[in-house]
Amino acid sequence: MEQTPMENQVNRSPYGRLLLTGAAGGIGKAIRPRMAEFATRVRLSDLPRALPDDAAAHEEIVACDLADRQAVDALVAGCDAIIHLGGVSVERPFEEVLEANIKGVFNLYEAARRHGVMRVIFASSNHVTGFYRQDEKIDAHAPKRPDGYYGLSKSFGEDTAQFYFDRYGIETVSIRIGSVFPEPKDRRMMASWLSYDDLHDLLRRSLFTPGVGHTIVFGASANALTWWDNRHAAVLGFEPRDSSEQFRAKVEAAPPPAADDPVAVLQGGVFTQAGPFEPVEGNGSAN
Ligand code: NAI
Ligand code: 15L
Repeated sequence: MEQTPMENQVNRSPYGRLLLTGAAGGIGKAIRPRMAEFATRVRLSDLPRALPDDAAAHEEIVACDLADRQAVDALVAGCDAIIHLGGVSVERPFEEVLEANIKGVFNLYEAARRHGVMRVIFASSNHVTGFYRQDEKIDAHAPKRPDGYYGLSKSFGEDTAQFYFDRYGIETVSIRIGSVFPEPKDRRMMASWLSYDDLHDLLRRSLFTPGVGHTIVFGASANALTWWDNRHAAVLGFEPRDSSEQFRAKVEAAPPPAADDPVAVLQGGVFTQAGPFEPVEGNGSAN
């Protein structure tokens, strides 16, 4: 098949060893079988309780709590690139987000610096900009408007990626993922849905496109309605092919939310209303 000029810029030679954190999560499980295309060896990691024990010949399975700096250092040693999916993936009390996402992303970049890993794909989130309205269209230069502690942690992750590029030259693509599920679950996800095939294409471009510096890209399929403009991620040449339209009838069979419900008004949907989480007396944490 003939390649477009942008395709030609993608260096297709696979990495030696690719680290996939969060490998036991929803996205991790779905993309695991596709990782062999990206690297000769794939190191899968997650919390011990979540990890699979069925490594294929090209896989290694390493349990690691991202909040443990020494463990993350050992996890990253010997890797050539990282897809960082691991962490708390919904709105939770700050203490939980702090450990897994904020300390976790710091530990990961420190280890990348120490071990010379020069390419990271960071699973950021649309919740970095969740307080924009659904009738607004934004690009990656729009000021961040995180919609909770989770969104704040992803915002910190993006800033960490920028710092490690400016200071140490480690390149990152921060993918502000919309909603990656087999199909959109509600009307909001008609705009935010990203198919597994489009995610796979975006990961390939993020891993192999030269000169990305720190690029922020919104991860959504070619849905009829979009809130996001990827003009500042043109270097990736990402052109999604799937669309949520095929699921419209099914999604719209459910009754619509009230017109003033945040799920119908704000890009972040229910995340904009989660919390607050009250402190538990005596131990300084929250529930
Ligand atoms: P998930 O919650 O299914 O998977 C996250 C994985 O991280 C879990 O297997 C969990 O055990 C692991 N994890 C949590 N704390 C950890 C720690 N302290 N140390 C090591 N591992 C830890 O989430 P999902 O849906 O697979 O998402 C993957 C990534 O993509 C997450 O970072 C999430 O924030 C991000 N994302 C996902 C979206 C989606 O639509 N699924 C949308 C936007 C962002
Ligand atoms: C996210 O960041 C979450 O990880 C995921 O569970 C979804 O809720 C998604 O955003 C979304 O906004 O639909």
